[in-house]
Amino acid sequence: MTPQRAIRCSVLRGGTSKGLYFHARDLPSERETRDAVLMAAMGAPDLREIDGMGGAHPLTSKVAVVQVSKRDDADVDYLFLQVWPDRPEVTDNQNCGNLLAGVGPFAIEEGLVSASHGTTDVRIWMENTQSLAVARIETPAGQVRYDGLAHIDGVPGTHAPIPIEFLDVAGSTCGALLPTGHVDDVLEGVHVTCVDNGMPVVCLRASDVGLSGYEEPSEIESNDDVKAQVEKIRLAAGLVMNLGDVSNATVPKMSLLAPAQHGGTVSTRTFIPHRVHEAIGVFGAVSVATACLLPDSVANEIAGRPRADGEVTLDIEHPSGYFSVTLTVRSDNGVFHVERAALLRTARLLMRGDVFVPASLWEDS
Ligand code: NQM
Repeated sequence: MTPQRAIRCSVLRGGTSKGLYFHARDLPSERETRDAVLMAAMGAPDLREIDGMGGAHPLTSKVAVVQVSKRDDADVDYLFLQVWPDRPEVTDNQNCGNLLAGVGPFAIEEGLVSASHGTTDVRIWMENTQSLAVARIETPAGQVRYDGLAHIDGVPGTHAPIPIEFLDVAGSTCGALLPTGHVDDVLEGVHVTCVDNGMPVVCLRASDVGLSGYEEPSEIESNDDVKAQVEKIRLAAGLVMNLGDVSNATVPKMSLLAPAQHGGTVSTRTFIPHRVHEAIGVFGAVSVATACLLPDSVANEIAGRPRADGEVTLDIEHPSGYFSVTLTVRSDNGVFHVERAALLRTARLLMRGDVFVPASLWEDS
């Protein structure tokens, strides 16, 4: 008989993603063993993730590892890990603002943060990008409240609002808000804007790759020519965005832009980086919104050059609705700074218990 090992775990929907949330102390400290355990927990690699908890899509094959922070300015540390459904790999090379939405509720439910009566601000150190977020969780009577009236596109129904703020995420992966030093570069013959305001993103006109930009994600995913052209631009972008060879990396994301169709700022179809998002990632939306404000960028032109000073709210349209991002921006002698980004997510605890993996993967030393 092959015994199984039980590992304490919660499942939460965070924003428009879903994942397994663990205490750091409940996972192996050695990286290779940890990754093997997480792949087994998810049932990866396997396109259906049939032998595990994964949802057979990158957006539902995600992990949050949480622990009490040693930092004075944070309550908890959050490490995001992407478990690939299609290859034996677990990567920490990007952050995830959607799973981030579940970190506050998880931390309170698990006793890592004590709740106030009313609302509780959870200060979260995001290990992947070495930056800070503050999430406000509704905690009437000192308990996490999940029901409420907030709706986010991409999730049915309404839930308790979780406003999240970021103070300084510019350049957190690539070293600069504009990693190439320009607002407009030509890569593989296509004008692009490479930006990193929490997520490395390459913005380009959908029409430059032969699309309207309003196609369904499945239609774009079945267009091999477009996928090949976008991937070529992405590989070239990696080299000039200080990311190196990105053939096996989840970044940069590729956001194909078109004029807004529903009164928003701009319309997006975003490769993350090989599947096309049914919505858009949190930091993906923050980065696209930022690009829309950068004078003379590809995004700025398509968005109709929105006002770029003080507090500005931009509605980023995506395949299942729109994502509102509020940016506080300041321009010093022509140099553009984003001082703060704010947005709304919701989250819900779905399950708490033990996930089982073959014990042979993790022998205690
Ligand atoms: O950009 C998808 C998601 C994400 C990541 C992705 C995310 C973000 O929708 O912050 O949330 O782009 O990989 O969860």
